[in-house]
Amino acid sequence: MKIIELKETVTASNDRDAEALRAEMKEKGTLLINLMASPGAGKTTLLERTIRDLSGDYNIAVLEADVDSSVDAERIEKVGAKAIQVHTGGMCHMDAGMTRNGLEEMGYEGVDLAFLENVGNLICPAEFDTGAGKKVMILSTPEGDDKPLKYPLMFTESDVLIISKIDVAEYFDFDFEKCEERAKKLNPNITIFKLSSKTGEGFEAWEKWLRGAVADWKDAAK
Ligand SMILES: Nc1nc2c(ncn2[C@@H]2O[C@H](COP(=O)(O)OP(=O)(O)OP(=O)(O)O)[C@@H](O)[C@H]2O)c(=O)[nH]1
Ligand SMILES: [Mg+2]
Repeated sequence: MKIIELKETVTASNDRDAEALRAEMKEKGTLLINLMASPGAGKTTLLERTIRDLSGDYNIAVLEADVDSSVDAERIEKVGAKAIQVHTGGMCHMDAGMTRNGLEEMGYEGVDLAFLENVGNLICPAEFDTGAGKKVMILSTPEGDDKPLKYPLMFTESDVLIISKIDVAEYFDFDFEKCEERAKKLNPNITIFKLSSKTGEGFEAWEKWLRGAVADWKDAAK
């Protein structure tokens, strides 16, 4: 497996780089999803199950961004997807230039669905457009239902909110209604899924959404 070290790219405009990358990926028919969440919210576990379920139908690849280590990319390779580990040189997020470098190092020819597992935190990843076609965030029930109040930008920016670890929600007094209400107040268009990567409950709806998003992305390229 490849491990690459990337530094923040210094360019005139991250937004312009992101738009250019998005346009190129559309042309190639690769939907890139920027997956964001706190450390330990369950990003890699969600990807493992999603890859196991969908890799018969789609060519899937994962860009694993971390400050250090390659454990996540190793986990992804074990379930049979292409992966590259990107080290961010201490940075708490990926920008569009780093994402492009990671994708090009990995190679994404023929890939239908690519995930960027962003660095774990709810603050800086929300501020940077990586060039992804869709932004998906995970909030796990142990983190609490008040997170939309504390980290509003992440909820405002995301197309999808996945409330994960529903299998343990009762131990954390997680109020789904309150959480959804808070998220919708910030972002009325946000699509919400509730699931458990442990039991698989709720995965059907998430994977149906993913299939639709890939189809729409490829249609838009025609
Ligand atoms: N009960 C339960 N545990 C889960 C679920 N999803 C993940 N976990 C556990 O949560 C822990 C962290 O999961 P990861 O998938 O490594 O989390 P991550 O967001 O990728 O973490 P970082 O990459 O370190 O930011 C692991 O012990 C998982 O087994 C879930 O749906 N239910
Ligand atoms: Mg991870």
